[in-house]
Amino acid sequence: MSATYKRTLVTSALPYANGPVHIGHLAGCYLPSDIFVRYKRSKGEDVIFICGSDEHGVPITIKAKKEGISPQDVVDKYHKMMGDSFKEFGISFDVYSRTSNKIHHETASDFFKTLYDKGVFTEEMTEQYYDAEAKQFLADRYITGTCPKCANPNAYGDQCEKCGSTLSATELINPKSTLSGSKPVLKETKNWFLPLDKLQPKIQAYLDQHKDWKANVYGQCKSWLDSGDGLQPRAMTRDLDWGVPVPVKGAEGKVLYVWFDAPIGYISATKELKPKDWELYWKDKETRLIHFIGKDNIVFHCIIFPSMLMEHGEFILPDNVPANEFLNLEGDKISTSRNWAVWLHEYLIDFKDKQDVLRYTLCSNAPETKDNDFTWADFQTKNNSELVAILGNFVNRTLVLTHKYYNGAVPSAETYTKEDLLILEQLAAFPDKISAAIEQFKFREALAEMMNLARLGNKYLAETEPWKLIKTDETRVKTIMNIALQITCNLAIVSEPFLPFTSRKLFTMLNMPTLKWHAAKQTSNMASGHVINKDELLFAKIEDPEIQAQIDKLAASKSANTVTVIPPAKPETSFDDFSKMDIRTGTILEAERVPKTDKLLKLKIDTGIDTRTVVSGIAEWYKPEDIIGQQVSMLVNLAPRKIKGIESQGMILMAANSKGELSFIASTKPDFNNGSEIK
Ligand code: B3M
Ligand code: ZN
Repeated sequence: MSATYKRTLVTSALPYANGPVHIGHLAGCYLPSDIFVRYKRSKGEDVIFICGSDEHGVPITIKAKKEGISPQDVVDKYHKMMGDSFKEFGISFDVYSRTSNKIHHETASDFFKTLYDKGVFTEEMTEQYYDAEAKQFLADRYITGTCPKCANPNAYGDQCEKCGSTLSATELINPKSTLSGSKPVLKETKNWFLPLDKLQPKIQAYLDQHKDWKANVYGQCKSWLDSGDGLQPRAMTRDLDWGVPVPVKGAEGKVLYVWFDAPIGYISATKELKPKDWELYWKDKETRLIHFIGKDNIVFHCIIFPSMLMEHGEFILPDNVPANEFLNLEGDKISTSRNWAVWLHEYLIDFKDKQDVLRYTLCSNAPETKDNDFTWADFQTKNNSELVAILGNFVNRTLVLTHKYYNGAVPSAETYTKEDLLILEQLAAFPDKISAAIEQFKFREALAEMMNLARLGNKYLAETEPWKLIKTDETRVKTIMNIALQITCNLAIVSEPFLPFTSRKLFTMLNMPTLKWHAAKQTSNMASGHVINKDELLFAKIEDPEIQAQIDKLAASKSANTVTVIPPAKPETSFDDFSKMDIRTGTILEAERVPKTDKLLKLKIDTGIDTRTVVSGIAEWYKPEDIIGQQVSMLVNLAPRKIKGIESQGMILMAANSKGELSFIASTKPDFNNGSEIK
């Protein structure tokens, strides 16, 4: 940070409009950016705060498919919901835009066109999976198959969620399109690539100027640059029908890669906010650009977007990207699909008007340098032992006594003792200490300093005991209470970035206008004779049953999602007993439902030895038409028995999970011949 900046442009990652906002989002980037911006505003600096919904990309189309509505319906629903949540929690964006806006489509399209005309992109033909039935190319997330690393049958084309491996779609065994269920085929397609390999030296030089970035951010960038072959070209266009159309000939039916258009969303949102002088914020060297994001977005903001900006040529580059790590919840990764989250809109139903309690807990425990854990027990402690017992207690005592002794009129300070002078000196030093931490993006430390001011106030009252002294030395009590009121006022100022709702209440109770940051270096903001308003409680204790209810709620989503009860091991058996079983691979030739039953299918199976009829209780899990050709494992020497009047000549072996779901067990090599022994 250099003193030559005239203005600051702060962005916070554009969240995908595919779900509501949870505490992980807030802790990751919205809360730190909001604290930073509120602080800058309080200092009177020129700062704007940009955000909006990211409405393109596969996450949106997947959600639409899941909910059975159109992508536009999805983004309309969640854009509104997310915007409301941010507002309710005091996240003070100057603009909350959205990437489906016309202005964004134009801006992103023009940006692409400029790079295209400058010859920045390389055109490449690649083979992509294509669903011939659905007549469309498949994004990685639309392909499932067996993970080559751990044999999980439900791995995605980009990742296996079971073993955590990053995959490419072509690595999947038995790939399947989630659109039609059919087997995708490889088909050639043309796309436009950003040649990051060629740009690597420029990016390297740029990053070399930013060794001051947070260690987790700089470290991740370095590992991208230093890894194996270094940076690789990346496609900036996709064969998808949801997004910003690629504005060049021969690109019909293609859209811009969501990570190309989304960061340009920061520019479009600035245009929306400042139609006349948006360029000042994006093109003037005296603007400082800062991106607040979560760690999964680092490469896009520190490498790809800066490359785009450099190649375009007219824009400034990010000066800092203070990314946070992840917040976990009660020891487990936050997950939307497993409903393992604390949703902001639900929080407010249970904890009405307690936005600042959550802001406080999340900031004091922010994942600034490593992943961190949110627990409800900690939330309760932070509220009861810190907000109530320290900040609330100090303010309450001060205001109650002021009303009691002086009918709410600020008493004048008469003579300061040595102790008083020390307190006043310490009081005046707080804003700079807090500033220093905020300027370094150390928000936990800054918040802790803010609370230290309340601690100082408590200590002062505890040591001077005005409630005792009032009987013997009224003059002395005046000075003490004057100082306590100055501390309270300065707390209202320096708490504002962190606890804006509390700060507003404080100013109201003090009957003061909102004072700016520099005023907190003064120790005489409350003039004697000024009459304060009635006091009200700042924070209320949170009782055990309220916390238990939250823990129970989480426990319910856990049991709904992860009932992994492993059956106990059976007693030992002999090899002889085992080898009496004749288990073979076979293939299902025909399948039909057994009439008047819900669970049974009648199968015809090629066992390699012969063709058999088997009745199997798998109808809940498999449709007859889906399993023709499926390879299975089968016990072929089980004595035949009649089921619903059909003779079943063997048994198909199935894996049963703890939810009672069944899955075929087949060879991972698809062409293993029928009749192979399983031993
Ligand atoms: N929407 C990813 C995310 O929500 C993405 C951020 C875009 S920032 C330009 O994590
Ligand atoms: Zn795997």
